[in-house]
Amino acid sequence: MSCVQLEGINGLPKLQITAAKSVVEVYFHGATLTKYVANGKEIIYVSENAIFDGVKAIRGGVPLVFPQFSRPLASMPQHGFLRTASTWKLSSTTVLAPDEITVALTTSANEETLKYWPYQFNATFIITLSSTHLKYSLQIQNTDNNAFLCHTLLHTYIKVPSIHDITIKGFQNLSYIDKLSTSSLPVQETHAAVAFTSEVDRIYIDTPAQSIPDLDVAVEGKPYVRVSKRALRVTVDAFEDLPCDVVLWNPWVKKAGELADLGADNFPKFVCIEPGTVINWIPLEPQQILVLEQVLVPL
Ligand code: TA6
Repeated sequence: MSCVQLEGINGLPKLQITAAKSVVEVYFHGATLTKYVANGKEIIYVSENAIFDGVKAIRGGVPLVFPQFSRPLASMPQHGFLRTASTWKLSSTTVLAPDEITVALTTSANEETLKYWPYQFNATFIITLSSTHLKYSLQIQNTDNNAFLCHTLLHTYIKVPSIHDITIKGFQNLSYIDKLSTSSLPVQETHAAVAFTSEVDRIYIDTPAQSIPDLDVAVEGKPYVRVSKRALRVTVDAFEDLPCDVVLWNPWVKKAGELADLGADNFPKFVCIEPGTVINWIPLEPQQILVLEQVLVPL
């Protein structure tokens, strides 16, 4: 069990975390988790054409999205500023059990973020690796004197042998917004297992009445990885579950070709399964914490 700092691509610093036969890597740039290998199985995808220049968001891994998803506020970059922040620092490493380790990175509001968004906050990205699974959670604390509204999302790129061969169970009967449609009305998912035959860009909506269950990804019908998620708002003496939506994205050949750091040939190699609080802006009062978590269990 260990957590060591190494030189990554182009000399960018990264942490390598190991527990039993599992390995995780996370770049300080954006606190972007770029590798999860469990018993020799690579679960996280990073584009062969990703740009590691310490400026651009890394194409792949688990980019952290906050305080906006997409670009509702044109004054701020798409998906906010955490995924490109150069201010992330290691804040703790804790061995929890013989095969379980937790590592935390933090950053907070600074000159750069205040250019886009006038609030004080602390952000912590906590990674817990064990021999059976990987859990990571983005925690945003409002350290301002005023309440703010925000989105959060974990933009996870799951590596798959081929997008043509995978199915995902768990979405049936849920409503989703199809970002590729001109209509913004929710559509109902009818498929027991979602398959991919063209570009997909959807937000599955989590509600107390219809909560999104664990999602099971299969390759040629065989279990591959289970993806679960949770969002919470924590106050001084209580917490409440928040709706946790799930974005499902694959750009397919044309859009992948338009992204220079991805490339047309690479679209079959991943599917993005992204838990987030994105359908509604979440209000956070001073001192409250929003916790957004995802668990990957290789099957
Ligand atoms: O999460 C899906 C999405 O919002 C898509 O609409 C797509 O544009 C993608 O994120 C990638 O965004 P990026 O800013 O990383 O190019």
